Amino acid sequence: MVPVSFDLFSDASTSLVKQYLSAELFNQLKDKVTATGFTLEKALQSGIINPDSAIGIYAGDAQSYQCFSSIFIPIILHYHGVNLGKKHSTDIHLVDFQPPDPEGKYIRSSRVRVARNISGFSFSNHIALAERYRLEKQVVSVLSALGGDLKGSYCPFEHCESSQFKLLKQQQLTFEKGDRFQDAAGINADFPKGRGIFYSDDRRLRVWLNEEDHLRIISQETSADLAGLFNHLTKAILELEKKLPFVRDERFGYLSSCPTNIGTSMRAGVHIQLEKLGQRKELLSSITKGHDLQIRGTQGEKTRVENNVFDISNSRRLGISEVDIITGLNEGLKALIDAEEKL
Ligand code: CIR
Repeated sequence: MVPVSFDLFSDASTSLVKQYLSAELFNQLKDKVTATGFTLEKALQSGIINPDSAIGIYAGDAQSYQCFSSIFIPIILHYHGVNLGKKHSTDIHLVDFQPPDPEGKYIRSSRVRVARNISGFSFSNHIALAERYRLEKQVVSVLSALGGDLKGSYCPFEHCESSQFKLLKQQQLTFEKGDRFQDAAGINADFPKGRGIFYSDDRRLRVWLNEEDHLRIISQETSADLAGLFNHLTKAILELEKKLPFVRDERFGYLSSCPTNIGTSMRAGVHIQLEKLGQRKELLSSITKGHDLQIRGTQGEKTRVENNVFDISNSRRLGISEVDIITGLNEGLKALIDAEEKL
C-alpha cells in the first residue's frame, strides 16, 4: 500500500477526492477506522496510484459512508448533483411502455443492471478471502432456488478450465479481472477465487458475484424492449431481496464500493448506432444531456466509440427512482432516434 500523507496526490491529478480533501479534513480523518478495519489510507489508494482517476475514492464497507462522511458527502454532492437533505426513495415495479425503436433499426442491444451489497460483509475492495467464499455460498444457495424464467446455473471462475466456463467466456458472459482503478483499490485480490456468474437458462439474467460489488444483477438482450427488460430485472431483484439483506441507507440508497453507484445503483443503457448524429457531436451531446443520459465508449467506461455505436445510459442514480430512470431513458432514446431520422 502507498503510505498516505496530505500531499499524496500528484500535480497531474484532477480527481474529486483531491479537490475536496483539504489538509484539515485529511488530519481529521486519517486515524479513523471502521469496525471492519477500513481506513482513509485504503480508501484513497486507487486515486493515489492512478492520477487520472475521476473520483479517486472507494468505500470498504457500509460504515465507511458514515465514518468518512466529511469526504464522501462533498464528492457525492458534486458527482450526483443532489440535495442530500431528502431521503432517497426506491420505486421498483413492473412498467408498460412502447419500445423506442420497434423495428430495431438503431438499437443493437439493451442492458439494465443494479449493484447490491450484503449486510454484514466488507465490500469487494476490503473483504478477506474466507468471507468472499462465505458470501458466495450464501448467495449461490439463494440464486439456485430461483424458479420460472429466472431459473439457472452458477459457474464459479475458480474452475476456469471447465467446459461450462469456456462456453460462457465464448458467449461473453463472464467478467474479467478489474481495471487498474479497481486493482489499486483492492478489488482484484485473490482473483478468481470466490468469483463467478449465475445465468438463467435463457441467459437473459446474469448475476456477477464478488466483482466491484458483491452482486451485479444484470438483464440484457439484443432487442430494444426496455420495459420487458426492466420488468425481468425487477422480478429478479424482488425475489432476491426476500432472502438477501441488501445494504441500504435512507439518504444514500443502495450502497456500493464506488460512490458513483450509490442510490438506485442502476445503469440502464443501450448500444445504439447513430451514423448521422455521430457526425454532429454537439447535437448528440445536447440531446443526451437534456435527458440526463451519458455517452460511454462502445466497450464500456473509458473506451472509444467504434462505428458510431454509442453506449448511452442514465447519468443519474441518486435522488431518482428506478422507474423514472427507465422511462427517462426511453424518452431520451426516442428523441435521439427522431433527431437521427430528421438529419
Ligand atoms: C475513477 O475514480 O476514475 C475510478 N475509480 C472509476 C470511477 C467510476 N466508477 C465506476 O464506474 N464504478
